[in-house]
Amino acid sequence: MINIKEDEKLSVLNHSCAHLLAQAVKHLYPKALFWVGPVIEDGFYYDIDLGDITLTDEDLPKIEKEMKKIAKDGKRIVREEISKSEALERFKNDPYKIDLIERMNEDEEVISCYTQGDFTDLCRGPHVESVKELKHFKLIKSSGAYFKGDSKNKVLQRIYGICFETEEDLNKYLEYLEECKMRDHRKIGREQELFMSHNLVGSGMPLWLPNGALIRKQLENYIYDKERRLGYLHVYTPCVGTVDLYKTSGHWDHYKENMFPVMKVDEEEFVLRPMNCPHHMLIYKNSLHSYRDLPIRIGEAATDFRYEASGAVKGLERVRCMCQNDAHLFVRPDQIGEEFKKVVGLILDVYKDFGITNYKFRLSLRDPEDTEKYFDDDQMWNEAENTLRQVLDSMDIDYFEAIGEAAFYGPKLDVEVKPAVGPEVTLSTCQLDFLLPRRFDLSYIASNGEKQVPVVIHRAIFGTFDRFTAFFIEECKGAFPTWLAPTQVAVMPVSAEHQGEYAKEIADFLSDNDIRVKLDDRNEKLGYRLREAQTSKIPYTLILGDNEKNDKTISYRLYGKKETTTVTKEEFLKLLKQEIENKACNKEM
Ligand code: TSB
Ligand code: ZN
Repeated sequence: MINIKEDEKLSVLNHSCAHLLAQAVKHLYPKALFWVGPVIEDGFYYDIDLGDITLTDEDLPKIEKEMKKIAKDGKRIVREEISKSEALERFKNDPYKIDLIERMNEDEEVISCYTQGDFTDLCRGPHVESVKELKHFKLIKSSGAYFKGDSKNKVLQRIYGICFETEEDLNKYLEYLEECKMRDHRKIGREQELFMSHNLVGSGMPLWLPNGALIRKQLENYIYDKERRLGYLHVYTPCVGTVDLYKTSGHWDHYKENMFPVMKVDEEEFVLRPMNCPHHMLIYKNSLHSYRDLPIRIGEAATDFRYEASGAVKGLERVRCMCQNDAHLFVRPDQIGEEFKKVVGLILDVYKDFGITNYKFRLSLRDPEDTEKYFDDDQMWNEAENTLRQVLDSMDIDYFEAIGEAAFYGPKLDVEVKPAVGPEVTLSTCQLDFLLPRRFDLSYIASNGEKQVPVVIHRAIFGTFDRFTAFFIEECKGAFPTWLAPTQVAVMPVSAEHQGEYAKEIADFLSDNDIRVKLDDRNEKLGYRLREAQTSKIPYTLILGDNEKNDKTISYRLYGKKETTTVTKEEFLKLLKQEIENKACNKEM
């Protein structure tokens, strides 16, 4: 999608449109006062003080209409440069503008105003020549925003809008917005009862409802099986640790701002864990290891808590309580390349299963200047970073490098996935770590009988089940492939009276064979029940009439299709089992 801020022409157009918005608001709400109205990636907004009035999205068409009227009137937009004292005098009744002017230094910057008809705003500019040029705009939404972004301050009304040069561009953007709305995992999550949140539990703390939990369980089983086949050993560990644990790992010094505050219990100080590495290190340390035992791969579907700013929290995508598909691989230095390669191979394998094709590998390196975040061992960093480069090159994988994005314990490979709509998300990660094994004093006995320190690879293939589920809901628009769908088959007699018993028999048969079935024998018209199954995006619907009952067959219809196919129940089960076994993904996505 276009970034308005980076397009000079569109940026000016949108900035002028923000002024047009303010002017229209002033006409409709004469007491309105204006704070700032910047251009953003997707358009502009203006923060407005409307006193006791709270705007809703329903008020936007009225404001838009006034904007159109002013634009049609076609006043010129005139720039004027004034001194600080003049500015203070001119805006003396406007505390917001006075706040801005007082922070300006007239020796360093020119103070300028822009006037269009009866409206003047303090502004750096530039602007278009006349409001006539503002033709193809739309107000998108209104919301509250704290003055200066501080929750102690008053809430202002923020109105978002966007302006384009042509009607066609505007329509294209509005279609895109519609598509975003349709795919939004929060909307689908509500409709399909996948997850919820509640202010009594807290923001960023999702509650997975039965349907969502079912999907998550499938994902957990799926990755667990793959990992087990690759020699991972799975564990369970508590989601708290003592402050000392995180002091030992270094998270206390380097990651504290992302952690929940300390809880004191008796004489111990606990934190909710933000990462699972320290727990897995202690499990490794619990027994002696020889060089022949390595690699040791410790995996866990592990719950973590991180402080995320309240404005950043979003559905399941960015949460404060998350479950990582985590593992820590304890390897000898000579095994790093091979083991790293296997992780990348697993990422590619999983992405193939889920039909994920649009992604980029980001090699996150340290910033050598940042000696506070990154431990000081040039040789170690260079070696680690080069190993990662070599592996990627040997696998013919394209990647880009990001300086300063490494974890405090080592360089990492992150995978940025481009969703069907919206910005990229980081799902998988694979991180090299020479530091934590030392801090935990880990060792193995080398072939010469000496104690050696292992290297640790931290990796999460899904990232978190939360973020992955959010991503996948949006990819498949809630039409889950059969193996993930909470309900796999809806069974419907044409009439409950005539084929009700037969329908129950078929539903029981499927259910006894581990298929997730919903029998819909309500006394509603077939058309109505069929539509409902479509809305719920159930992959298969069985329609059972007299023919099916007499012939001992079933007729099935696939989600999104009109045609029906008639087979025996055994044939249908076989087909279903095969599809589930193959973890086939819908190609509708
Ligand atoms: C891989 N110690 C490593 C682990 O061993 C670790 O914690 N890495 S991480 O910090 O990069 O987190 C792993 C993954 O969690 C990220 O790649 C990202 O996909 C996911 N993630 C991070 N923060 C959030 C969040 N707030 N909400 C949902 N998922 C998140
Ligand atoms: Zn880790």
